[in-house]
Amino acid sequence: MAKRRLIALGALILAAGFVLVLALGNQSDLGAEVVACDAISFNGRQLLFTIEGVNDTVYSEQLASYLKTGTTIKVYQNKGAVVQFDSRPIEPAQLKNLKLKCIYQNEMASAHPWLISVGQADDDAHIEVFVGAFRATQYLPAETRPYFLEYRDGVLVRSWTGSRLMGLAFSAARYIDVDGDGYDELEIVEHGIKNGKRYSEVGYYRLYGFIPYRLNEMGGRDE
Ligand SMILES: [Ca+2]
Ligand SMILES: [Ca+2]
Repeated sequence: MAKRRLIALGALILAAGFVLVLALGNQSDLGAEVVACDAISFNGRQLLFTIEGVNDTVYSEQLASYLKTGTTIKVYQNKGAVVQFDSRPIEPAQLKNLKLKCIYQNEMASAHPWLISVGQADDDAHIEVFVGAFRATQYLPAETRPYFLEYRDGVLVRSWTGSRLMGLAFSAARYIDVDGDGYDELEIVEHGIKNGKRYSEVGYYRLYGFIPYRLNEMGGRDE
């Protein structure tokens, strides 16, 4: 009787161990609250960039809408199989089965980040990272602000963080190879006022040196 109990106990311990191994095998560092995210496969690695943490909800006068902002930019490496995402930008719900290891994080709460997109826009191996921030500048009230960053040697560095591009605000942005030349352009939905009327239009940008230029209407703004 005691022997049978011992065998049953042994089987239970084995089963529990198996479940534990399965759970650890699927372990992901991903935080609970993902505000926005994007991924890129590069040099055989799949990297995921997220904005995480609960910050505040801000109101954009130019967009006449609210934006949910996060606190921290994080970079993960997908340790599991490379995943093809079926939407861009990626919906946070698509991340739940990935095996993600956090390899970098940067607290950016004061910039109120709400949008992130990553791409490869040149021959330089560093990954281009565009972040939609929301803050006031010295001369302008709080609004959506474009941050062109780079993920370089394992850290995020700033390339250009001006107050705005052609429009007064933007509501969406993503890196996409729109002309098929193998390099991503930044596609951005801009909003502004022309001749007293509100407009929205899609612009395509690329950095030349450190300055963004609009490809479909050359001329950046760095005020
Ligand atoms: Ca690059
Ligand atoms: Ca291109």
